[in-house]
Amino acid sequence: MVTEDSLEQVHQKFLNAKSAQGAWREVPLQKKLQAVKKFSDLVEDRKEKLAKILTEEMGKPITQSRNELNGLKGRIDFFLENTEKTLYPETVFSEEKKLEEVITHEPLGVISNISAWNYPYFVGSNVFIPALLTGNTVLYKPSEFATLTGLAIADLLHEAGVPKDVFIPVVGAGKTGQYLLQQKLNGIFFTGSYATGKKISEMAAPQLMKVQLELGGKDPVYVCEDVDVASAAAGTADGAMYNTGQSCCSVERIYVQEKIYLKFLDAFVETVKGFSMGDPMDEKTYIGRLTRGELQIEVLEKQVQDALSKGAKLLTGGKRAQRKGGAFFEPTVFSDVNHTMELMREESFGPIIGIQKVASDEQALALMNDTEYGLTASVYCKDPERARKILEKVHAGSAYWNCCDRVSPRLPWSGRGHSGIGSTLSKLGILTFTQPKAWHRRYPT
Ligand code: TXE
Repeated sequence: MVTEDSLEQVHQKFLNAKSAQGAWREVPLQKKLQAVKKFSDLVEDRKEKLAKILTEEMGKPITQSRNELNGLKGRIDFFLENTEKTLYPETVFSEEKKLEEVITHEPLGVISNISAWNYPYFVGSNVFIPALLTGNTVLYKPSEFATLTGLAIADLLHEAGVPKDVFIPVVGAGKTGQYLLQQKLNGIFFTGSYATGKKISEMAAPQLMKVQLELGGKDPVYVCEDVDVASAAAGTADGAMYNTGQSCCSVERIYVQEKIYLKFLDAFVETVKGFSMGDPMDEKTYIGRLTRGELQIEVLEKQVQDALSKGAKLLTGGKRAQRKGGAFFEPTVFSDVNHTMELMREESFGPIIGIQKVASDEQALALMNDTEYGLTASVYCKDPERARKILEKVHAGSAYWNCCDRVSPRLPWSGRGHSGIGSTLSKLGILTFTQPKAWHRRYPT
């Protein structure tokens, strides 16, 4: 039984994190790196147990929980290999024995990470690993849909040698998140919905703290007429339905050149019909239960009704599925959709997709950009120049050619518009937890 933190408890945790920060900053980077490496090793050792906790808690199919835990090592290795060189002082001007100008990087101080449930290991570690390595103390609030996973992460970090007051878990839902924002934090790093991200920005504004938001998306894919249809359909169907469609960069809408539209629909539906749905603990399951349960069923049913009422054609699925142990939704594919439909405009975050026919690259680009969001966008075609011309005009933080639903620790993860502010991952995702200091060093004459 886990109890939510009260305002007083959150405040005490903040005071503890604040008084621990000075000493943590002074801990040599090599020791911090050792602790993070140990954490990574502990995750590896306990992988099976951690995968089960994650699957039981949020309904992610067990093979996908294992994938997430396997992928964590690559993320952490990036930070282990790149933090020291990224933080290295940079001399930008030097006149021998006269003047030197140098940039160094200092920690922000006490930061809070309000995290999401869909990839707790990935979206969490994107923040707390570089935050800790750069000398910040962290108040970490896992999502209320992934509390046990969050507490397991905290235990492992502590076991690995990160002091308890340096990484402090905070337990609760939205109200607890608001308690965190009432503290004198130096930064808030949030992953979640646009609606909550906006509220967090508003609450944080008077304190002038650093605000970084990694929000959702309505990520488009454009499939050109020269692709191998079966492989493009298989790749994009996986991009749309993996993690039961609950990824920040899930494919949420697809535009297909008219010449291959019908062929693509057939191949896509055939792939989707092959996805097995059911008990997330079953190794064969590809589509699990919806983590937010009835809340998400409501969103999906509304999008289905709206699409049907506006003339979309339902090719498969379209309703809740009767399965034991939670809320399930049949993998759903619509054709004949357009941008008057919520399905093509609002984040679905479930196993549902609309596929629209287009006549030209220009039309595809206009539709791809017809959104408030801007996380990722993808073009499937043979010619890299054609893809580049489209992708450089797309309002999105990540551009994919012949791939989708992909994150690399070496590249910045950032959104445009309602998809967020700031970057995690890459060098930028290390520096974001620091503030620069400008050194003007004049030698005595
Ligand atoms: O998100 P919330 P939820 C999207 C997706 C999903 C929808 C709702 O569309 O269906 O958001 O999911 C904390 N002050 N994404 O309810 O509400 C909350 O406790 C401070 C996309 O999970 O944004 C949790 O820890 N904190 C996204 C975190 O915010 C508050 C991943 C996220 O909750 C708060 C998740 C408040 N007022 C959902 N209210 C992605 N980028 O992948 C809530 N919280």
